[in-house]
Amino acid sequence: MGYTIAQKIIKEHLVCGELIVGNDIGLKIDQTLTQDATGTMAYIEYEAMGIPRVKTEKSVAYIDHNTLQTGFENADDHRFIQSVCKKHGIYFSRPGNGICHQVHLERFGKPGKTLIGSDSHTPTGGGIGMLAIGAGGLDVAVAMGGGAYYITMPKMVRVNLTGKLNPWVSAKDIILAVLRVMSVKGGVGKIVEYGGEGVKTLTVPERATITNMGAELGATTSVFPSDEITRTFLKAQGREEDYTELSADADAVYDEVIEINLSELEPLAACPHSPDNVKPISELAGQQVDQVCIGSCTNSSYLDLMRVAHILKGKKVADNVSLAIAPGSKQVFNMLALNGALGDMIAAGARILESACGPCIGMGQSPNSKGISLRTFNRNFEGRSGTADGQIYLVSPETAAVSALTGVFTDPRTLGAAAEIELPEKFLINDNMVIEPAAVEDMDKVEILRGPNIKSYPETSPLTDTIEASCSLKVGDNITTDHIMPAGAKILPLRSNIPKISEHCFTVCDKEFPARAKTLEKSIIVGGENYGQGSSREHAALAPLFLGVKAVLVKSFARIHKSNLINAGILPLTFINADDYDKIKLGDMLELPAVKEEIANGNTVTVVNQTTGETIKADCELSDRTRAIILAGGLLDYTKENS
Ligand code: MIC
Ligand code: SF4
Repeated sequence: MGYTIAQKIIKEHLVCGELIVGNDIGLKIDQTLTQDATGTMAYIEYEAMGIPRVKTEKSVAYIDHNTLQTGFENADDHRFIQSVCKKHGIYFSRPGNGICHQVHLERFGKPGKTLIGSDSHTPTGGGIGMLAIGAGGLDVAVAMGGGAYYITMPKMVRVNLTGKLNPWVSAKDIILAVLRVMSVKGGVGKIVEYGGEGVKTLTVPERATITNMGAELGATTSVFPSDEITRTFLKAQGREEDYTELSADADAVYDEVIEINLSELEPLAACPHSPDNVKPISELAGQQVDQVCIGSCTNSSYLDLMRVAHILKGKKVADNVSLAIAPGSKQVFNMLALNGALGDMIAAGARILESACGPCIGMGQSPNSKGISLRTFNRNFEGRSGTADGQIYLVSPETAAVSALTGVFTDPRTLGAAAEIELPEKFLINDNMVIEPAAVEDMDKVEILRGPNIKSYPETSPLTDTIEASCSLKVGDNITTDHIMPAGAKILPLRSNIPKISEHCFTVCDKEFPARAKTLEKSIIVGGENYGQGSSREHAALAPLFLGVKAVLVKSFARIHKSNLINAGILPLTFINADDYDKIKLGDMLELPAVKEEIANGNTVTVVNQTTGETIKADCELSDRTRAIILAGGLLDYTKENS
């Protein structure tokens, strides 16, 4: 039996476990990336492990999220990260150099390598044939220290691409079509691999748009083959030597196959408030638009923005639309500036933003009240834009640019012939905003610069024999990490200050939650399906930890969030009988009378609702390793105990 692309990379990097679906497997990690919003905490954790120099082939720290400096906090965090990088052997990509996933694809990603990143869109690297996985900051810290990264061996899904995209239909429409089929939880426990004749029609940046937004499927990661198109991209980036060929064996076996005929696709949009709420643009055509934002790690490549510039050239943005454009990297920005495309955008009336996440994470450009905003981004969760009643639609750069000109949802196919825009033979290469680490002999001279906003990791303790705690919050299905730990310009600067950021925990759902949880001292959260979908932010576990949350009892979990809870020593419990969800109400006193013994010996935990007198059973699906982590009180304590 042959292997899939992902299985080949896993086999090459396996340090423990077997390639059997559901097995806990440990992977050797070649590269890591962090961004600043999760990075400060990841480096505090790395420091706590006491390993002087990173042990990976390449670790890069990017500053791209918290770039709005409205107080000392973000700038202090940037300086902290820069100094840690210098000392411990990490490359530092300065603010302004671009969005981590875009820059990593351009300058560092290598086919066949493993990459983990403290950001859920790390699978962007799958566009260049890497096994690239989003993880919690602590997992990334452990990998930097040379430790393995553990996942549950996923199922394999093949998306078979046939045909060729019609003019004005783009890579974004492909991934929206996949989301329409699989939904935001359809990828949980799976790796999505792309194959078929259609793959040869897609450039690396287009493939990366697709693997990037594979995160919205809940998938462990997504991956494309590495072929002549990959080689051409790497050559244009001046690093052809990084190329290796990689494809699935002809007799590789997949658990699921999805067919997408590219020739049949049309421009699509994900409507509020979920990336899988997909409709054809033709159905929305004519509705008024207030704002258009072009950029983010999904759609800010040279190719995307050249297409946008071409549409805008010689035209004017509609009076009712505010158009913002953020090029994904300094490389893209600089090339647009030199070839005149930037001038076309400015002339048309675009507001040009720095190369960073910006509006995607609510760092500016929040739309007007009830504003309709068309964005080329990957997430449209309620409130994420910074405007609680903002209506965010996720679209391709082509649809976004055309609609910015007309002022209404417009199918770009109405524009007539599309321009053929190709990748350049040579990208502009200038890595002067990537600072190299100090030489080993000089590392002791580097001083770590710690601003007053930087507080330590919250206190943890080993699992107790019993837990008695009341239900401090009851929520429904598809709770995102943006609900649990909102982002945005006001809250993001507190990422390195867990006590302060906890005051915002779950306030989108219930303003009283932080104060209530603190008063209770110990509590349990109850939720529905796909709890914790979205980002990799471990703050969605660390803030509850700080507020005394001992367990989260839900119908099902999203992958990264579940492992962040385990890493923080919070019990991830699922209802064995989903109807038991109705047997717990806010304020009920819950008792887990034999939790430690039950966890030590198996996966079933007894939960007694003292308020109603009912007893239910919950599942705590753990491997031997994660069981030991939970018993120790979290990954940091476990790592210290075992090193
Ligand atoms: C996001 O897109 O939600 C983020 C902001 O990039 C997060 C990381 C974070 O919360 O810092 C992610 O995707 O993991
Ligand atoms: Fe940044 Fe948005 Fe990409 Fe997250 S999804 S890394 S916030 S651009």
